[in-house]
Amino acid sequence: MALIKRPQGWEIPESEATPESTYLNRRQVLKRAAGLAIAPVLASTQAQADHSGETDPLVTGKQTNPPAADLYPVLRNKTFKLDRHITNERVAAMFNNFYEFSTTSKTNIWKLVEHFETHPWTIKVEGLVKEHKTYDVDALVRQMTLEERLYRLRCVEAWAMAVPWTGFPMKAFIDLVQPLSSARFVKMTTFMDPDNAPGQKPRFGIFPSGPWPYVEALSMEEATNELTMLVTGIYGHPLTKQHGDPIRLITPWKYGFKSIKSIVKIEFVKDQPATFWNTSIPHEYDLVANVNPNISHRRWSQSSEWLIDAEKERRPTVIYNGYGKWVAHLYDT
Ligand SMILES: Nc1nc2c(c(=O)[nH]1)N[C@H]1C(S)=C(S)[C@@H](COP(=O)(O)O)O[C@H]1N2
Ligand SMILES: [Mo]
Repeated sequence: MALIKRPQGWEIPESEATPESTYLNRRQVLKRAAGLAIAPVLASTQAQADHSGETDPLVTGKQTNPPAADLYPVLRNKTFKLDRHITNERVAAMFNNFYEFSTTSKTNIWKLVEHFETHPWTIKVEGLVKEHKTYDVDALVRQMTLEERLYRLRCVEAWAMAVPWTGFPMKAFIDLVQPLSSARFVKMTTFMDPDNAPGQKPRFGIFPSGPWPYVEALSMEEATNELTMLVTGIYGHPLTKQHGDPIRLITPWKYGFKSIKSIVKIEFVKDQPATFWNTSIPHEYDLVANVNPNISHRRWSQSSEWLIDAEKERRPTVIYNGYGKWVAHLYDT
């Protein structure tokens, strides 16, 4: 027994995240998306009619009762411009990181989420805050002013996309719940449900004793920055499950792993929280995780990135993912 080498948790994501296997995943997704990409302007209603629930990622990912669905689409905030095309919606819907559902594949998350129930959904607000309270997401979405923003998203694995998100600034939520002045960090937590999210099962998980549930954190300055959004929609409709339905974070100047999906708890705390990736592999994933071409990942360069729906469009990585105007002052020493 003692002689059998048990694979360490991080060996699986390593093999998946190397440039070689990322390339394989990219080939797979492009192959699958090829048929759809031929007619990029196909109206989404027609596309849905052309696909059964099993083969259409927008159908498998659709929530049964999306909160405030009648509000979508909402007005776009034109402040935020892209330097590239908007990613093909189905390619984005078929290429996801969502370790709760699979720790080995990005290209089948859209199938694995099909029977996951995301309604009703509540968010607990706790810690250093005026009142500990549970918010129902349906009511919350109606209470906040929704806007659409086009943002780039850059994963630490060097792939990138550009997506129209709908949601509200996290600052608006923070103003609503009123943290105490002693709060220095916002800690966010994803659901824990190993029966329905097989990636969380110790047997299958990459983290045998795992730090589940997924946790992320921002400083109060980062959380109240104009760019930071709580997102409830994508591509002009309610969020789909593979993208973190019914509510997720988006911090476009940071690597994608900071943008925690399917949030169930938001806590205001004094000390720096332990987070999922920073706890699992601290020498590779730091807490701040700002996009930076000059700081290589331990296993690959971060100097360029590839677009998930246009593999030839490899681009140089831009510091803060191009959002320095909004956030550089937070980090200048
Ligand atoms: N709860 C949770 N949130 C998560 C992840 C995850 O595995 N679990 N993956 C992160 C990573 S690594 C990335 S790149 C983005 C991907 O978002 P997308 O699938 O909507 O493109 O979600 C982030 N949020
Ligand atoms: Mo990522």
